[in-house]
Amino acid sequence: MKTKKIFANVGEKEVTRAIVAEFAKEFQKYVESDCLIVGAGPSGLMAGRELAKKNIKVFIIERNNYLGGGFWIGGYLMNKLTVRKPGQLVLKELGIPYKEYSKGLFVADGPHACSKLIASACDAGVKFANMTIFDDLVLRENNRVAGAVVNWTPVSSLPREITCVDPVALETKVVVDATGHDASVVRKLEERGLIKMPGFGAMWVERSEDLVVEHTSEVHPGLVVCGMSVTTTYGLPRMGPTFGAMLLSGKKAAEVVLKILKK
Ligand code: 48F
Repeated sequence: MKTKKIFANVGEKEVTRAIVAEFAKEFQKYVESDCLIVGAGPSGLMAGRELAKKNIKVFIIERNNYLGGGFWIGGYLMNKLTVRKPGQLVLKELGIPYKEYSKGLFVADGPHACSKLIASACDAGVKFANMTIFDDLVLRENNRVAGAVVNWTPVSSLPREITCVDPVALETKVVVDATGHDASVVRKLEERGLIKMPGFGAMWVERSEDLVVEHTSEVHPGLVVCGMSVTTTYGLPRMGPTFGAMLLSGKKAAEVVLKILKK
């Protein structure tokens, strides 16, 4: 069948080479970073964006194929998300359309908000390894956090006979736990008896948002917590489908990381 040629004369092997070569180049570069963020939800994306804007070498690992965590859907499978004042200022900064629903409460479309935040992190220079699950920490002298052990997410769903796939490790100066309610990174310290986590408390939005931002901090040498992992780590109330604290906690986490890097 004769067809008019629209596309360049490039075959399969070249396509495969392009993917392998570019992946390897990027992964090699980010095996060592200034900051490794675990979790690409709103708080992790926001922290990554702020750091990359300051020319910090940031790598985000995310166990899912998609980035964005709980930011795509506001709550109860409905595509509207809310922020309370002053969270709308961050929406404005990111170019996300929103409207004031009632005094101090703003509503935006989840897909629009999430895609803008992801694009903004990418534009700032953040690099990602999706389908990559955090498995463990790398600890150095005095149990200072110095990296993360990671694996392909699908390894855990392989049949038992072939699951013996060893993970690899990434070195970094600071790790950020942005894994949401699970606080998967801090949990590894707890498993080793280095920290005690109370778990998150009952929902109380008027208190939780302020507390999350206030407690966004270096919880252990070389490990910063942000977003909902802060509530699990410090036993703070959860907040449900409102996201201002996630965005502001991400911003604060970036400030904390910058201070650690300057030391
Ligand atoms: O859950 P998530 O959106 O965390 P967040 O940034 O925001 C919380 C809100 O979405 C919402 C809320 C408050 O508004 O209650 O829940 O704190 O995103 C966490 C991301 O981390 C990934 C997970 O797939 C999600 O995309 N994640 C969790 N554990 C791991 C992980 C892990 N072990 N390895 C890699 N990624």
